[in-house]
Amino acid sequence: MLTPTEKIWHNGRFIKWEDATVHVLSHVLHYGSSVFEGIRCYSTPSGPAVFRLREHVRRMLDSAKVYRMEPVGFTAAQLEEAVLELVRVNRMNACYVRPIAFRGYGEVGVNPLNNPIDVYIACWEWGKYLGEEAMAQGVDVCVSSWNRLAPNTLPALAKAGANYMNSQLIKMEAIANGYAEGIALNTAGYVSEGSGENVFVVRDGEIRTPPLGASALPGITRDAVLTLARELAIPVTESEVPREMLYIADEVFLSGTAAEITPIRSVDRITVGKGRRGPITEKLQKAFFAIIDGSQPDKHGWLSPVEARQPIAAK
Ligand code: PPE
Repeated sequence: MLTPTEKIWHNGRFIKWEDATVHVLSHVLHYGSSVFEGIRCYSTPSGPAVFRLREHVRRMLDSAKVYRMEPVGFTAAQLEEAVLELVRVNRMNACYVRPIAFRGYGEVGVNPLNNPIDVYIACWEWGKYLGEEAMAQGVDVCVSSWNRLAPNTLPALAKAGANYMNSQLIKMEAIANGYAEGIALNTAGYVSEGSGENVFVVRDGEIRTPPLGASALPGITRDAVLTLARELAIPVTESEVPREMLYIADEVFLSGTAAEITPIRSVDRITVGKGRRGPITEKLQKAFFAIIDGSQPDKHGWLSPVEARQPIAAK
């Protein structure tokens, strides 16, 4: 269950958690008209820091643009500052941050253009997405009977609320059949992504992940994994992943803000590799966790410190 924090940011000011409610006739409730983000703030030795804030805010504004939600009313710089301020006012250490922009209360009817755009940012504590044990042991997943969004139906590069009806079908089917997660194919039949994560396969020391044209979200963790892999001199390609490559891979893993880097130990009850976290997955996890826990220098500038920088005292 969600543990409330004190404040939620709404259109430029902080309101109480319990006051962050919407009218039942808000456009978003009926037609799924929202774009949102999921961001993690990590606890580091120098204080809490938000992971890849700039990239998340940029993706949210990109999503808004696709859905003609411009202007959302706030600049990227304002939204970035709002996220940091929110974590600060709630005195959070490690937390998950959820900015959302949606078509609010005004008119009912498919045409969204006459409804105001509301922007909220909330944060709360969120542990490991697929379970604490999953990070070391790996999870059991299935290939979903549901396809991911067709490219000319719902645009996959936008992180829109409506996309998650498809994600829910994938997730519920997986759970109903005893799996932790479902991986969906795109409408061309190639691997796309999980209900809330990107997918990677490793074979003979090479990493492969579906390209963005495979109806997958341009994951920010995906990008971090690609960057870290290149630094570790592990060959990576973004290219089509046929379903059966999941079965014969040496390693398969998921990436996402919530899931971080989660190994997969079986797909459709077929054991992947040795049936536990593989060495390349572990290497990438280590490199990733070393950055977010602050034990390695943040050389990519991925962490935004939450604490207001102390002004340098005049002598
Ligand atoms: N694909 C989908 C469909 C997706 O929802 C996510 C994030 C990703 C890939 C990975 O993207 P990124 O977080 O930028 O690396 N899913 C978010 C929502 C999870 C939820 O249950 O809500 C997340 O991980 O925050």
